[in-house]
Amino acid sequence: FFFPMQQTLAVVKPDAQEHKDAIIARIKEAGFNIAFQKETALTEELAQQLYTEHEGKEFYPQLVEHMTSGPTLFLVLSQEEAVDRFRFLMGPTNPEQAKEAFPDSLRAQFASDMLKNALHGSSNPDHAQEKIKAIFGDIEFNTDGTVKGMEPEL
Ligand code: DGI
Repeated sequence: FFFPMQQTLAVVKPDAQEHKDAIIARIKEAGFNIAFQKETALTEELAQQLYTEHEGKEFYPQLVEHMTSGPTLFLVLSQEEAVDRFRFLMGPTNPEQAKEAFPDSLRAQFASDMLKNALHGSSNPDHAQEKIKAIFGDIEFNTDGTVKGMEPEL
């Protein structure tokens, strides 16, 4: 079998900025191609859009506040099954659980608590496409996962 190339959105949250390089190294080691990257401080509007699924929940205001508290690194990752593979690499939302059950996961290594949990990764391919568009605008991908019209990074 062969799986088509898929994209996911990975976000290094403000609490994990000091671990950016280590996180990028782990992502590359895991076989992802970083198709596109951008560092920016999220506006409240974009933070709300990123987490619109959680609107109305008790922790939503804190989540939006945290996501707008400093710079954030956005990565478009390409690989076969990128969405699920990145979620596996990230590990569970709760760092305690990550440390216990998935000690090699990024959150086991870099997350501080439930809110400052270092990373976000899209939960399904539709969300991935929608959020990539919100952050990066309209970009098209080649079948090998690189971005159309851009030279691949060596
Ligand atoms: O996709 P994940 O980030 O693993 O998890 P999610 O989509 O369920 O939740 C998105 C973010 O919202 C998560 O990274 C941290 C925050 N969050 C989720 N559940 C809780 C929470 N924050 C607090 N304080 N308490 C929660 O129960």
